[in-house]
Amino acid sequence: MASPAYTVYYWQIKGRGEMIRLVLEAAGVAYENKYPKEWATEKASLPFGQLPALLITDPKTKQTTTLAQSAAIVRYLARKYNLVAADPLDFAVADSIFESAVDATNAMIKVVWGTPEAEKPAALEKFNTEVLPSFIKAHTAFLEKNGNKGIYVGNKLTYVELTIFNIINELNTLIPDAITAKTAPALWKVRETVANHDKIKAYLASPRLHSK
Ligand SMILES: N[C@@H](CCC(=O)N[C@@H](CS)C(=O)NCC(=O)O)C(=O)O
Repeated sequence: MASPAYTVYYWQIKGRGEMIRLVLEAAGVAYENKYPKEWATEKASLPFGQLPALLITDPKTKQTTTLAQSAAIVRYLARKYNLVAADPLDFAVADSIFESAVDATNAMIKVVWGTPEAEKPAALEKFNTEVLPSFIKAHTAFLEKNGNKGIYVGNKLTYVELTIFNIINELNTLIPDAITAKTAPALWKVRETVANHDKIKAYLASPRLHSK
């Protein structure tokens, strides 16, 4: 059966679109990118007036479904392309870890995009001393419990590690050396595991990767 045609609809940045691209890349599934041109008009056409969205075109009927909400998109693709744990409880535990990464992403976005310039240093300091340490502590506990192998649950790389890879990169952009082999070795191992995945390695070296 032919695969649907996928279009990742988001701005020309990594942002919330990147975890979707990473899942598609790890699955070895082709996709295109679409960037908004006239946002006010395009916003009105989206299910929740926001991006990212995944446009899924059925190869037979040519009908396109617009799927919104980045976490729902990631879970849909991960389930479809077997980048999830097989056992339902393993899936749920891994998904709780994923949701904590979504929380940290939202906190980061709030600091960068949702804070007046004058208040940014204080917001960043709060993120650095409160959100970041508790993120590292919780994630390290899960990783150590699983034998510190760069994988959260069992032995299989899933959408969770792909998402964490992305958030580590974003955290390090926001706060230099937030997560390194020294400051958070268990998390760093996740980053290394994903960076060494054959398909992700190829993606990172490809022109498909967005520069920021
Ligand atoms: N919960 C949504 C949040 C989406 C969201 O906040 N999108 C922002 C960009 S990252 C957006 O579309 N902003 C433009 C707007 O709201 O007009 C998701 O995870 O997809």
